[in-house]
Amino acid sequence: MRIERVELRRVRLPLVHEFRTSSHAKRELEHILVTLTGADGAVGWGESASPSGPFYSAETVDSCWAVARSFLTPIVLATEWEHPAELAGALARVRGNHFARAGFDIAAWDLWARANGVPLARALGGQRATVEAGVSLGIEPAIDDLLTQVDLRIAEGYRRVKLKIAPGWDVAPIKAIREKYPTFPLHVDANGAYPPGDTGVFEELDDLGLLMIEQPYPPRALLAHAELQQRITTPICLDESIEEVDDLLTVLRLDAGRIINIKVSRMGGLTPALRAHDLAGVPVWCGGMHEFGIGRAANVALCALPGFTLPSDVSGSDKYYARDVTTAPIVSSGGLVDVPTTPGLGFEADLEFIAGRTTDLFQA
Ligand code: OSB
Ligand code: MG
Repeated sequence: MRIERVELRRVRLPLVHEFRTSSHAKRELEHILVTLTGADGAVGWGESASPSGPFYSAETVDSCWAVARSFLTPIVLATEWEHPAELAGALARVRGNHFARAGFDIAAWDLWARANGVPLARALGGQRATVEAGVSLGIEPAIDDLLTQVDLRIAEGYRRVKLKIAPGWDVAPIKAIREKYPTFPLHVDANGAYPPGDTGVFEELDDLGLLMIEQPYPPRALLAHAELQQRITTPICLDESIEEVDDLLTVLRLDAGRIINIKVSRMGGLTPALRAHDLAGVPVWCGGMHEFGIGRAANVALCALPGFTLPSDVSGSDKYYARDVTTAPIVSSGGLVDVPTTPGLGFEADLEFIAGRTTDLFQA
């Protein structure tokens, strides 16, 4: 297969509810939609879901845009491939820049699955018909606001609730939620906001029956995570620490984490996410980056793989967007999201809506 045409679109969508983490607050998101057109005119869609600023990883929308135009597009146009993993291998000549690469890799998988007439989940090797959905809740102005959000999402049927924590917003809000919901599956995510070696908060949280504690320390602090895991029984889950499949192997060898958050965006696409799933050997779940419908559909497809045994951050589009970029939104019902059975991503891009939300277009 050869790609004859690449299009990149910067697309903005407002969030229905402000999302705050330890490092930033967001009301609107801008992601890059990637389309790859084959010789027969068939089109595959992908999404680079980088945050705007370099606070989650080093990437930004601007860095993705620059790397996609100057380095990834020329590689895609020059590479002859039979399977998406071959294109991903060529793109991996670019170091890092995983969010940028993910947009191209997803588009290649969509195109390839459509060409073969199979749903993306089946193309990846997944068999599940539905996947369990969890939600991620940001830091709220007050504990009552957080309780309102938790009540709403549990009433909607979500199977697990993840709560963002940061210094000053940790033990008290989590205890309040735990008192109201003594057994509901809860976990916390610190996005690396605590200094390595700072164990006190996590020792207190260790008594609250959490499913896991996600990314307590900064990404490269693997030894600090390993030392913390020795002191607490709640499994540590690593997110930002695992950019490469090799990071996963290091984490497991060090016992720096016992659960893995696999993110298509963070790892550079479905190809590395699939390898991470195959190699993990510990419980995994699929994390999200507030993806629009294209990236969200890729996440749903990945979750159909057998190793995704924990509920994932694959909430319905409506949790984030009043209107999504696909003609039909992704829906969570009773905490389950259906895995599409039509070829490719299983969702169609809403071209007219996307055109109205596009702030920049690149074609090659
Ligand atoms: O750490 O999982 C994270 C969003 C932006 C940056 C980092 C994270 C998140 C989320 C969102 O938690 C989860 C989702 O997409 O539903
Ligand atoms: Mg996280």
